[in-house]
Amino acid sequence: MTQPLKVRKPFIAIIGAGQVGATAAQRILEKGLSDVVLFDVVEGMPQGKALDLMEAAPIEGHDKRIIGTNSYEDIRGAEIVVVTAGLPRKPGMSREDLLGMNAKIIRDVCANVKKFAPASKLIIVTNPLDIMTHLAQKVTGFPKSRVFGMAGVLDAARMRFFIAERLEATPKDVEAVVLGGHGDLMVPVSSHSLVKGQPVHKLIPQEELAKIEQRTRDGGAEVMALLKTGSAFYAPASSVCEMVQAILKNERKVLPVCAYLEGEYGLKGLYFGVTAELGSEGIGRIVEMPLAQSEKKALMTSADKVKKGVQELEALFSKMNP
Ligand code: TXD
Repeated sequence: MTQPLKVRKPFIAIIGAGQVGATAAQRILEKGLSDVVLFDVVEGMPQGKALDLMEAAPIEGHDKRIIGTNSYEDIRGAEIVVVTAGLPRKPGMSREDLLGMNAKIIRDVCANVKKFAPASKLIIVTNPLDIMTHLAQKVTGFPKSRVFGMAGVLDAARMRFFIAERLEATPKDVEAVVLGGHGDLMVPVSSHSLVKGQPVHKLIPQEELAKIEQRTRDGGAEVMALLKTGSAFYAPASSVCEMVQAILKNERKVLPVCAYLEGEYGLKGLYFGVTAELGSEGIGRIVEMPLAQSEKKALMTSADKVKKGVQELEALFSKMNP
C-alpha cells in the first residue's frame, strides 16, 4: 500500500488554504523553496488542493511536497508559519464585527502555533494586518523578531507596477517603499522610489506621482471592485513567497514589513510597516529612512490609526473576558 506523503524539514506551514494561502503554497513549491503543510478548518479542502498541486509536480518539474490537513499535529516542527486564516467582510458587517471575528480566529490559530511550532517564524497575513500581528505576538509570546506581518511588500509591488506601467519600464527595475499601517493611511514614499537607480520624481511629474500614490493606497479596493467576490490573491501570494525566500535563504534582504518598533521614527511598542532586514532569525535591523516633513506627518497619522485599532481590540477582549 502507498504510504501517506510526508513533508521534509525545513518546511512551511500555511494556516488557511483559501485564495492567498493556496496560491502562496503553489508559488513556494514551484520555486522549489520548501515542502509545505496546508492547514484549514474546512474538511477535505486543504487535502484536495494539496493533491491537485502534487499532481502538477511532474509537469512543473519540482521535487517539493505538500500535504493538506485539518490537524495541527501536522505543523509540528515548521520553520515558518504563514497565517492567512480569516473571514472576509460581508454586507451588513461592521469593521468592529470583522475585527472581533478575525481576532478570535487569530487567537485560536496562534495558540496552536505556540503549542505545535514554538520555534517557528510567524508571518501574519490576515486583516486588519497590523492589529492581527500585534495579537499574534501577544498570544504566542514569541520574541518580536519572530512575529511580523506581510503588507509592505505587496503595497510596494503595486506602486512599483504603477510606476513601471507609466514609464513602460520593466517592473523589476523599479524600487519603491511604502511605510505605515496597511490601509487607506499607508504612506507611499516617492522620495525613495527609483527606476534603474534614477529618482522617480525626475521621471514623472509631481501631480502624476500623487495619483500613483493614491492608486497604491486604493490598490486592494481596485482589485476587489473588479473581482466582486473575494479580494486580491496573486500579488499577496507572491509577497508571502518573497518573505519566505528571504528567511529560508537567510538573504537579510531589506523589505517593507510590519515589524515591532522600539523607538524607530519616534514610535514605541507598536507593530507598524517599516523597512527591515529579513533573514533566518526573522526581523533583523530596522532601517529607518530619512523622510520629508510631510511624509513624517503622514506616518504619524497612520500610526495613530493603528494605535486606535489596538485599543479597540483590547476593549473587545476585555468585554469578552472581563
Ligand atoms: O496584504 C495583506 N496582508 C493582505 C491581507 C492581502 C490579501 C489578503 N489579506 C487578508 O488575508 C484578507 O483580508 C483575509 O483576512 C486573509 C485571507 O485572504 P483570502 O483571500 O485567502 O481569504 P479566503 O480565500 O477566504 O481564505 C481564508 C481561509 C478559508 O479557507 C477559511 O476556511 C480559513 O481561512 N479559515 C481558517 N483556517 C484555519 N483556522 C481557522 N480558525 C479558520 N477560519 C477560517
